[in-house]
Amino acid sequence: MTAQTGTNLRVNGDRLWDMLMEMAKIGPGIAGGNNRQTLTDEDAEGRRLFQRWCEDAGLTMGVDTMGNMFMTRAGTDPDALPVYIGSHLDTQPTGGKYDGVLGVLAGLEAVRSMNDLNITTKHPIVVTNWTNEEGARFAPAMLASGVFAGVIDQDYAYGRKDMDGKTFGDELKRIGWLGDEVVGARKMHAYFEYHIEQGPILEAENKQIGVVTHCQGLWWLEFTLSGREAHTGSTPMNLRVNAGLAMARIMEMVQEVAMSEQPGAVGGVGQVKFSPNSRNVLPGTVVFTVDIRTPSQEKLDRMRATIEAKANEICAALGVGCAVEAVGHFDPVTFDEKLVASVRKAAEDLGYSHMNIISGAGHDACWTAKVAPSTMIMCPCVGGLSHNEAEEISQEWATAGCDVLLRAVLETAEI
Ligand code: HGY
Ligand code: MN
Ligand code: MN
Ligand code: MN
Repeated sequence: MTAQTGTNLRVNGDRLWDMLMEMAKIGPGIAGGNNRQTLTDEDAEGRRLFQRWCEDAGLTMGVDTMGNMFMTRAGTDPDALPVYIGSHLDTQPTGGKYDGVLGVLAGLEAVRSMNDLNITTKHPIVVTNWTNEEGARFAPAMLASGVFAGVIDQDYAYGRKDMDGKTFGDELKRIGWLGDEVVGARKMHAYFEYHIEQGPILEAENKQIGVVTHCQGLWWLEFTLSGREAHTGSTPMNLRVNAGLAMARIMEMVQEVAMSEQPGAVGGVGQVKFSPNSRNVLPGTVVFTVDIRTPSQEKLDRMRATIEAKANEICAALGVGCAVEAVGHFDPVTFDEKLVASVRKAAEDLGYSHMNIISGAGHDACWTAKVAPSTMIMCPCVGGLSHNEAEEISQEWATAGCDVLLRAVLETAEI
């Protein structure tokens, strides 16, 4: 670190917390969290607030054809590739105030602190808001960063539909955030993502900082089961073609497969759609997505194969049709060693307790890691709870991770 920095190199935690609380007012949930789903009017309002704050801090905006927002602070060497700091402003329907939002606003806070400390960097700094990280409204998760990284086709992404049949492409145009930059044209010197852990480890181990070395891999398997619509009252049990029963047995089987792959494997179902979804009609169609994850490549692929084979057996035994489509996938990710070391060094220089951790949740960094050196920083969250309106962190935790972010980014952006 040069004279420009030293021990006063910390962020303004109060300003970061105020931004978080201000952003949380947009798309409020019904229980203290947020419902600011991607490409809704609430998402558009949050984007405008972020844009205003960034422009007030002297950043210039670029938006690409997936609606990804790139807010640039110039470096002293215009030819140097930028250091990116990113995450997402969209939330789950019953999301918390910090998932994703912390990483975007902490990136802005790091830049505002550079301004306050009159720090210049060789590499430009770009604070990024990725579109549709959650995958709640349009599957898969991390959709726009996946297109940016060249692993998801943009036309496929534009055609993705929400539960009401609206497409990603139409909704992006409707809210006025279809940008003109060619997605993926930007090149990165490095990418940092700061995120709440969304799990119980850091709090249980009483650590302030998670030095994220890896992220577990994921499959989202969308099953479409075909039964026969029939009266729930007058149809004898032996004459039923019961897609709902098949789904229940598949869910139980997924639990058993995940438990058979311990330690370190998870599996479950978060979304089910019965058609016609009427109390006294046996479902003709049942659509649901199985979410399986593990840091082990071998286990990940074995779990997928086992679940698909057993699901076909369950459906055959009930005479139910079974189709499955992988609607989300990434292999286990190893983050960039040099950047991971810069995060650990920053935590040590600041005297913050820290530990290595593997991310349980998926993040945009999983895709940027395909195209640039990438890593993550984590802070604890209360009870490890996330994707729940009661998601909570402390201002101290939020600030400590942002201090680490500032120092690791400056180390990489070359003061
Ligand atoms: O699904 C995930 O891991 C992330 O929250 N989108
Ligand atoms: Mn997130
Ligand atoms: Mn999330
Ligand atoms: Mn794979």
